[in-house]
Amino acid sequence: MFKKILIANRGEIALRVIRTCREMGIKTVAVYSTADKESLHVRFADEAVCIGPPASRDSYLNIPNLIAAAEITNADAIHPGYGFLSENAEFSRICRENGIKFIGASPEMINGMGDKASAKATMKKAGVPTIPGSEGLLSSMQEGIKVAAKMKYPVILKATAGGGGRGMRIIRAEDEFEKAWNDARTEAKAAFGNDGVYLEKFVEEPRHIEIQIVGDQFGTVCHLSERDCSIQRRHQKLVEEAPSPFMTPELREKMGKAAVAGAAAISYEGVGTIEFLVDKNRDFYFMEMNTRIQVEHPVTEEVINYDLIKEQIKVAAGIAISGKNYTPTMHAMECRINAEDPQRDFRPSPGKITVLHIPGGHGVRVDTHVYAGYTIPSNYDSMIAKLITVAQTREECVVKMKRALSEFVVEGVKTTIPFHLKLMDNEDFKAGNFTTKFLESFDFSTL
Ligand code: MV4
Repeated sequence: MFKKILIANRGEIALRVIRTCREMGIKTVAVYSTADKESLHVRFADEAVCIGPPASRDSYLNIPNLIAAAEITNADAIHPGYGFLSENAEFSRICRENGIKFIGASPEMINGMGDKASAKATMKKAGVPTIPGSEGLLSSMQEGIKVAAKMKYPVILKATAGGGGRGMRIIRAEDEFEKAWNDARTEAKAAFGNDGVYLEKFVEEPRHIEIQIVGDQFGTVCHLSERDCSIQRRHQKLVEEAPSPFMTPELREKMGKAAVAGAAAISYEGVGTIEFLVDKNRDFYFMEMNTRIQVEHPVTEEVINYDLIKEQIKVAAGIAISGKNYTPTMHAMECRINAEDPQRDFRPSPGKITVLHIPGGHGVRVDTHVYAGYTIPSNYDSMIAKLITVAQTREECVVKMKRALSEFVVEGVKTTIPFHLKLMDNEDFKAGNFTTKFLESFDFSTL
């Protein structure tokens, strides 16, 4: 087992990893930018190293400084958390070259899954259902128009280097093709330095359901059931839950099998997520694979009583997994509490938290790095807490969430709490009746 893990991240996920390390008897090294000097991850770790100024590119994304911090503290592994360098193939490779275990995917795996067109081809070959579309990248606009005419509109153009919806355009008729083609490629080139695009049939009003998987170094892969992440706004998830209210035992069996087959085909090692679009007929299609621990991992942990960070560290250290698939016995939901003003287009609201009360009680978990008097820096993402509730049924889970949200007091900055409170009263939401379009028609003006 590792003796010392450096956490190349900040905020709640850095604390989350430190907590499991402490339980496992593993020493921890925090790294921090000068903006995070007063952060809890710095205080809770066994050691802390300053890695640079506030800007992410100079600190949490600064590979030489991170490697130097690992060298001077004698860390034998690096946990990258999510975001930052968690899916950076170069960082994974440099860790390997320096004899430091990267607790995440190999550079080959990151590159293979990071290119969406090649990830899709790999999954298709493994027997995972994929959305009908072009065979890989389009070589010209004329080819795209031909493919679209054959599969009929609406279609969607996607950047192969894409993510977060960037470089993506829905096309409803042939006369929109040229503009969409130019816009998608320009956006993709600017964002990723890669203007490769491919085409798919557009799935109307899908649900976003993802399967958590884990694979070990011996080729065993199992799934830990699903999370429903359909409640998103502009590709930012706001609420996630497990199980999906749309799930059936038959669908879970099929999606779990497909996810395991896909991950096994690439000999996936570590924890990962296979994202699917699920249409109204419960047909499901591979969308993307994430090769990191995700923000929303706690809902899975709560419904199957399983420490995903512990498992991630164990498989990285070469310990075999049981190989058993999991079916949830509980219901869990996560509300992302962001320092943003939901009535002003979710505009970031950094600043000092003057008053803070964190909810608690039965079935309530709060993963956070903030405290009363803490100043939220403007340099990083605005998530300040994840409020997770767990209960025997979805109805009880929502009731508990309302209760916990109503106890949550954050003064000094605007937060997404009022939005979540209104959502928990929404009849369609309460009925589990929603798709990825749900928040497009949500009224954020009265919260
Ligand atoms: C789609 C789609 C409909 N049809 N692909 C959004 C981000 C990227 N990962 C893929 N996305 C989508 N791909 C086809 N063929 C709809 C979306 C989509 C979406 C997916 C999941 C969650 C929220 C979404 C919001 C808008 C569009």
